[in-house]
Amino acid sequence: MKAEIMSLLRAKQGEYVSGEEISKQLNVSRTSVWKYINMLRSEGYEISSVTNKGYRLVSDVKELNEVELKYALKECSLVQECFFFDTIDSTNQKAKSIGNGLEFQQCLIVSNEQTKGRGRLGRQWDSEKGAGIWMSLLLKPDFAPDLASRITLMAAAAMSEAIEIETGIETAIKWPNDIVVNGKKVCGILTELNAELNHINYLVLGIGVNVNTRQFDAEIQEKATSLSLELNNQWINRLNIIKLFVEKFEIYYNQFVNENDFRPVIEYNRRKSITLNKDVEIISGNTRKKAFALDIDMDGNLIVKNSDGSNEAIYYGEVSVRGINGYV
Ligand code: BT5
Repeated sequence: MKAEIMSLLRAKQGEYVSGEEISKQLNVSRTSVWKYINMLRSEGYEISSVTNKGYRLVSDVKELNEVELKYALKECSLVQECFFFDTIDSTNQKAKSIGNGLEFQQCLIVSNEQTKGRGRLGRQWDSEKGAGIWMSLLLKPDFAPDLASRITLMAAAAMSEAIEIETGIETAIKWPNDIVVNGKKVCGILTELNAELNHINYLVLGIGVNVNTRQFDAEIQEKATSLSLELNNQWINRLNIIKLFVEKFEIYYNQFVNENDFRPVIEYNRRKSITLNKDVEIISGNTRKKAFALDIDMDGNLIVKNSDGSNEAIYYGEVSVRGINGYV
């Protein structure tokens, strides 16, 4: 309701809109309108009220909060609902609990902070309050489960583009799930699946981006960076990046689902890849082997040349791929 009230106030561009008009248009009582207006004020919007005239938006908030998120994505058909939390254990966890319900809509879950953010294979993901984008997209894709890893590559391309448009920073993609700036990780992606043999019940696409982080924990400071750190501590708007990401992702998703066209995603990943044409180490469970990264094939697999000269397709989810001399 707050988002709808903001839409009405914004549409008036600084003019008054009466309480009665708001209550009629949104089908709520005038007392409720007054309550919602007060909630919006407590979130930082300056809204003046004058008897007999109504309410007027004096100054706007453009940073990430529930109202802004809903407003920014109101035209998006992929995301039918948005949830915003100030703190949560993990947005992926929340998405899964929604997906486990009987009926659910495709939705985006964003939190200002995660207390138990997770990476792949149960690793920890540091998610400091207010410093990053910690979000999960809950999807019901109508394709076979073995194609699910493509979502990770779509997300990497869409987020890389979103970051570049918003900040001008040049990004690279470390196959399959990291976005890297100047050799350090700025974004990680965790795709999780709940499926039968040939049917996806739901898919959770989790994305973490270090946006305004100033300092990292000692264990990761050598290999992690934030967009702000890369721009001399300039403050960066998280909401704009989320909006750009969703727009780009939706295009890639629809191209694939409706036209079976995955080529644009692969081409983008190839162009931005920091993995290709490098000696890499492939880590699978306790085994490690050295290989040379040749290509990303049309299914999104990494094609490597093994030391015995044979070529092999590495499928997402089986392995970690590291540069021989460190993280990239
Ligand atoms: C990933 O795993 O990169 C996937 C991260 C996904 C996080 C998002 S946030 C929203 C959603 N909800 C969740 O609970 N998760 C998703 P992986 O490739 O396994 O990398 C994890 C490793 O990255 C850790 O072991 C650390 O070494 C490092 N790391 C942890 N936090 C980091 C951070 N904030 N920035 C850069 N590196 C980090």
